[in-house]
This record gives sequence, C-alpha cells and structure tokens, in this order.
Amino acid sequence: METIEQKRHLATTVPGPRSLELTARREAAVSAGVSSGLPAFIVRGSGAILVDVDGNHLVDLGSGIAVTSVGHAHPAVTEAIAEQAARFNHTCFMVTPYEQYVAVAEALNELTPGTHAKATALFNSGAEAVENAIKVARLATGRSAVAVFDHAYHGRTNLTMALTAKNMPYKDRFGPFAPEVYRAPMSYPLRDGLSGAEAAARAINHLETQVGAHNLAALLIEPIQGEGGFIVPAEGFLPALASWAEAHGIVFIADEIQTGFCRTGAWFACEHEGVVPDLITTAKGIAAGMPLAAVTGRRDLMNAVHPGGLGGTYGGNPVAAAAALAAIAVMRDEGLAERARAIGSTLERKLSMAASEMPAIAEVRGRGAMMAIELVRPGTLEPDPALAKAVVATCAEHGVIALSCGTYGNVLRLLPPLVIEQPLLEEGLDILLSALRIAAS
Ligand code: PLZ
Repeated sequence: METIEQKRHLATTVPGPRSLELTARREAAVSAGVSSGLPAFIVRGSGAILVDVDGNHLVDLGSGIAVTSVGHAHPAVTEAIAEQAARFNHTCFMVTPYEQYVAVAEALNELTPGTHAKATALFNSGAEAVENAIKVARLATGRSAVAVFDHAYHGRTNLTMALTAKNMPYKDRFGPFAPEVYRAPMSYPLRDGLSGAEAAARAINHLETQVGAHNLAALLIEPIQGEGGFIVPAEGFLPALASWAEAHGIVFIADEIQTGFCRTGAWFACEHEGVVPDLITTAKGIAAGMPLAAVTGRRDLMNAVHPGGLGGTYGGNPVAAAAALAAIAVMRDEGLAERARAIGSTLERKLSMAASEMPAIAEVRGRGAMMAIELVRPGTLEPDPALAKAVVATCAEHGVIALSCGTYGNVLRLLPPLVIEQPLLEEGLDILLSALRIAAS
C-alpha cells in the first residue's frame, strides 16, 4: 500500500456523501445505543492520519481514545499481526498455551512499577481487566467492599458500571448494579482547592467512617482520571492513599487503562509520584488497537487464585499478543515516553497561551500527551458543556478529530498518537483553538 502523507486534506464536507450513505445503512442495521462522535467512515490510517471513505484525510487527536499510541497501522505492528494471523489465530490459552501470551506477561511484569515478584493474566477489554482485578483482590483478602472515587470511569459491564461514577450515558436505567461499591471524594484541585494531603485525609475519613478499612478488599483509582475529565489529583494524594491502603491490607489497584504505555510521558502514570500499586490494570495502548487487556501485580495476590479461577475464551489471543509485543518494542525503540513529554510541552505551551486570553478556559491540566482544558462560563466555575460540544463539532468540519470528556462534559481532551509529527500537531491544535475562540466569543 502507498504511504499516507501526514497532512490534513479535505476532499468533501465532513462527513461526506459516501459516509452519509453508510450512515443510513448503519441506522438501519446497528443499535442506536452505540453512537459515534464523528460519523465519517474510515477506510485507512497511518501515523496520526485517518482517511475516510470520501477521501478526507483527518488529523487524529484522540487515538481512538488513547489506543493507537504507536500511530495507525504502524508497519512493525501490522507485520506482527499478519505473521501471527498466518500461523494460527486461536487455541484458547486455557486449552493449549503459546509463547506470545507468556512473553506479554513477562513484558508487563518488567515494565510496571515495582521490582517485586509479579504475575499477569490477560483479558480482552479494559472492563474485563478491572473486573478481574477486583476478583483477585476479593479472593486474596477475603473481604468484599471496594472503594472507588467521584468522576471515576472503569467500564460498562455490570460490576464496572457500579464502579463508574457518571450516570448518563453509562448507567442510566441499566441497574440494578453490583453491591459493595463505595465512592469516596476525589482530589480535584480546580474545584476543591485542597492539597493532596488534605484531599487524601478527606477520602480516608469518608471510607473509615462509612465503610471501615477492615471491610475493604480494594481501593481502585485512575492515577489521572480519563473519562471523568482528565483530573490530575493534587500532589501527594495518590501516595497517601497507597500507604493508607498498605497499612490496612487493602489491595491498591491502579487503573492505568487510559494512562498507561507512555501516554503521560512515563510507561505508567503512577511513576510520576513513585507509587507502586499492588495490582495494575492495562488495556488500550497495550496492543495498538487489537483487543487486549491485563491485570499485573503482586505474585502472592495473583497466585492466591485457584487454578481455573481466571480466564476466558479469547483472553490473551495470540494475534493480539503478537501486536502487543510489537507495540511495546516500538514504544521502546522509538522512545515514545520521551515523545509524549515533547508533545506535552507543545500542548501545555499553546493551551496556556490560549488560557491567558480566553476566560472560558478555567484550567489547563494533564501530563505528557494526555492534556486537557476545562471550559466554564467566564468568571465562574460553572461548566460549559455546550462550548466543548461546539468546538468538537467545528473541529470535525475542519477534519480534526477532537474528544471531550468530564462528568460535566465540559473538558476538551487531547490524546494524539505519540508519533504525531510536530507540524500536524500544531495545525490540529490551532484549528481547535480557533474553533474555541470563535465559539466562546
Ligand atoms: N478504565 C480508565 O478509560 C475505557 C471508554 C469509552 P474498555 N475508556 C473509554 C466508552 O465510552 O466506552 C476505560 C478507561 C479506564 C476502564 C476502561 C474500560 O475499558 O476497554 O472500554 O472496556
């Protein structure tokens, strides 16, 4: 296949006529419960460019929600997938094993924070990894309660819906939900003004008085919250929670499904504060788009489970595992953690400049290539989701895929592929900021 130039190019309006035709077919065939932010049907991708069915070349600032960190169709990953697909696609690891699964486990045991003895189990999706981390924590501790936080996102399955904070669209009328899930206040510096130590004391007090530390199997937290609004807890919050959990025999689980694999400028976001979780859940960036997820952590916890207690038909599928091994090698060889930090400085510089002239931007926050702006009505902290929505729509019209997030829907988040070239990043960002300037005026 010919290479795709890393340039934005519009051949029609977005979505174009062929996408609109496919949209009509989609509406007749696909459940209305599944929606798409930008209904341009994609036919190819390369690096940070997605090509749609009408020949539009779109700039991807979302990476399919933090998945294609190595870029779309990275040749090394594509080759690994093709080669493995030609050998065999499935045995079910529980029936007959294969080396690729073991190699992914070895890589995760090595790359995740901490030098202690670890073990890994592989699954298909982030939600499934989170469910399994909770299973392990409950079995290993003999306790049932799980602590989660305001604004948390952990998935859409029954247990993970209970763990997720936001009602619409994730939970509304989908209950009853799994029991023994307790929600504590999060550190949200823009809105609570608390230091990390103060916010941790508040959360711990909440859990001790309302649940009891000895009843908690696990404390589950995203080191930087993703869907909830790219909320970076105040410094010291995570370490204080981790040491409280340790003192009370509570399994500290870091959900690094969105933050993991170089996204924040380190292999894992916990590293920024030297936090070593007992268990860590990963997915998304792990395999460049192939469905794969993992639970990695303390060997004593992971091995407390009886043989046969963890598994699933497809978990650790050989093609997905081959993709993960290739993606991890790319992240290492191409220095993608460093690239993420460089993207972060560009984003921070441009967004902060915009914030100084636009009172609608309440805060620029994030780490590395996981940065966001929170939008409010000027002079207040009142969320402005309509503004975020307008900017995302204008970006789409101009061929830029931008994502919003947040409990209040008022956060614009940037998650570009870590291989994005500087001019393309700047162009995409300039389009987003001029859309914001116009919509906010
Ligand atoms: N934990 C921290 O970010 C997935 C969800 C998009 P799955 N986030 C994107 C949507 O609206 O469904 C996510 C996450 C964190 C868990 C998950 C769940 O991962 O692979 O989508 O199940």
